[in-house]
Formats: sequence, structure tokens, C-alpha cells
Amino acid sequence: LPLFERLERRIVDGERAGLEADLDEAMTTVPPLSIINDTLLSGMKTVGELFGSGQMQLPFVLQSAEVMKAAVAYLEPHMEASDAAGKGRIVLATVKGDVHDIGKNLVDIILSNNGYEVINLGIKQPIATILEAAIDKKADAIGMSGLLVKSTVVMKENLEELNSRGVSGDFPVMLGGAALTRAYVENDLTEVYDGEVSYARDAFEGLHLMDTIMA
Ligand code: B1M
Repeated sequence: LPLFERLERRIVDGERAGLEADLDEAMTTVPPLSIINDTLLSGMKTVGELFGSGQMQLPFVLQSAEVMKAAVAYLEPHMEASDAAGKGRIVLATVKGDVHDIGKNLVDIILSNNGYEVINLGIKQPIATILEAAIDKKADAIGMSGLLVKSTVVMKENLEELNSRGVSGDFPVMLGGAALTRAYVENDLTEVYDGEVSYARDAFEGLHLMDTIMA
């Protein structure tokens, strides 16, 4: 297979051996971020479709996720970081009950490489922990990620909790993840939250939103 098809195939097949050599070769022609966005993510999309239609079992999805994570970790040091530093601080977490973290970690990488300080709390984080970190670190915003449909409900509950703790004015909230839609966030969740809440389709929109929040 040609290089980029082979790389995409590696994600789908969960094939780790020789990954770094292929990534090195790919980086001679395109920047690391394009490799992630144009090649690796379309492999993950295929994985999602295969799993969703019952053609792929969970352990294989996990293997694909491991290869995806290894690839992103390998590419990250090669990414261009902006000189701007200290643009703002965000607490980032995958919500309670949800283990998906590849997208959240991409958001972390993009924000960190563009001058933001990211406090990445990891997966399955209850809102109490997220809020505690946000207060403790004097964060400028809270970011929540979640890929399960039930996580969209958790996000709504989290926003209600922030309201009832009286901190909605302190923390603009950015939400993202495959199960969310812009309409749900912009219609239903803005109704719920007394502060600012916005939807990011991908990590770059997340960066753009942070720039807007900090402007
Ligand atoms: Co899961 N899983 N999974 N899974 N998994 C999905 C989400 C699913 C859609 C697959 C499917 O059925 N087609 C489905 C959810 C269905 C639903 O809720 N209706 C599903 C399921 C069912 C499950 C389990 C329940 C399976 C089971 O146990 N029976 C289980 C969940 C356990 C739990 O959470 N409690 C489970 C487990 C797993 C693995 C562990 C095997 C693995 C995760 C490994 C890991 O993350 N460390 C996994 C994977 C890999 C997937 C799919 C295939 C791929 C997800 C991914 O990494 N995509 C996924 C299919 C899909 O999403 N269509 C699926 C790549 C990633 C870069 O995209 O995270 O969307 P994403 O991030 C994007 C944007 O959304 C955005 O930026 C990123 C791009 O730039 N973004 C943000 C994300 N967060 C953001 C936050 C922001 C801003 C932007 O600001 C704060």
C-alpha cells in the first residue's frame, strides 16, 4: 500500500510494528498535524463505523486506539509550537462515566502548543473534581469532553451543578465530543447554563473558542 493508505490501515488494523518509520517518512512531506487530521483520524472514523455496525469487536477497537495514541505521542514533539505563552488556563476533562480520551488529548495538544496552560484531569471526572481544580488553579475556562450519548446528559447535569454552586459567571464552558451536536449545545445547553457555554466541533475550533473567551 502507498504510505498514507498504509498509515490509515495501521489504525484500522491496530498494527503497531513499523509505525514510527512510516510516521517519519510521512513527516518528510506533510506536517504532523495534517497526518493526524487527514490520515489517522479517518482511520479512527472507520474503526467507529466497523464497531458501530458490529463488524469489529471491542478489543480490536482498543488496539486501534492504542496505535492512534502512540502515533499522536510520536508526532507531538514535532509539532510547531507558537511562541505565545500564558494566553490563559483551562481545566480539561472527560466527564464522569466516559473513558474516551483521544479527542480530549488532541485538544490538550493543540491548546498547549498555542500558548494555553492546560490542566488535563483525565477521564471519568465528576464535576466536583473538575470544579475544585478550576477554582484551585484559577482557570479561565472549563472544558468537558464526552463521546457517549449518556455523556451529553452528564454535561447538562454538570452545567446545572455549576449554576447551583454559583460559579457560572467565573467559568465559561467549552464542550466537545462525538455525541454532541452544535444544535444541542447552542439551543438546549445555553438555556441551562447561566454562564457562557459553547460547542467545539474539533480541537481547532476549541482553540478558536479559547481565543474568543480570552479576548
Ligand atoms: Co467507544 N464508543 N466505547 N471506545 N469508541 C464510541 C464513542 C461509539 C460511537 C462507537 C460506536 O458504537 N460506533 C460508541 C458510543 C455510542 C453511544 O453512546 N451511543 C462507543 C461505545 C458504545 C463504547 C463502549 C460503551 C463499548 C462497550 O464497552 N461496550 C465503551 C465505553 C466505556 C465508557 O466510556 N464507560 C467504549 C470503549 C472504547 C475504547 C476504550 C475501546 C476506545 C477508547 C480508547 C480511548 O479513548 N482511550 C473506544 C473508541 C476508540 C471509540 C471510537 C471508535 C473512536 C473514538 C475516538 O477516539 N475518535 C468511537 C467512535 C466514534 O467516535 N464515532 C467510539 C477519534 C477522536 C479524535 O475523536 O474524541 O470525537 P473525538 O474528538 C474530536 C472531536 O469530537 C473534538 O475534537 C476531536 C477532533 O479534533 N473534541 C473536542 C472531543 N472532545 C473535545 C473537547 C473540546 C473540544 C473539542 O473542548 C473541551
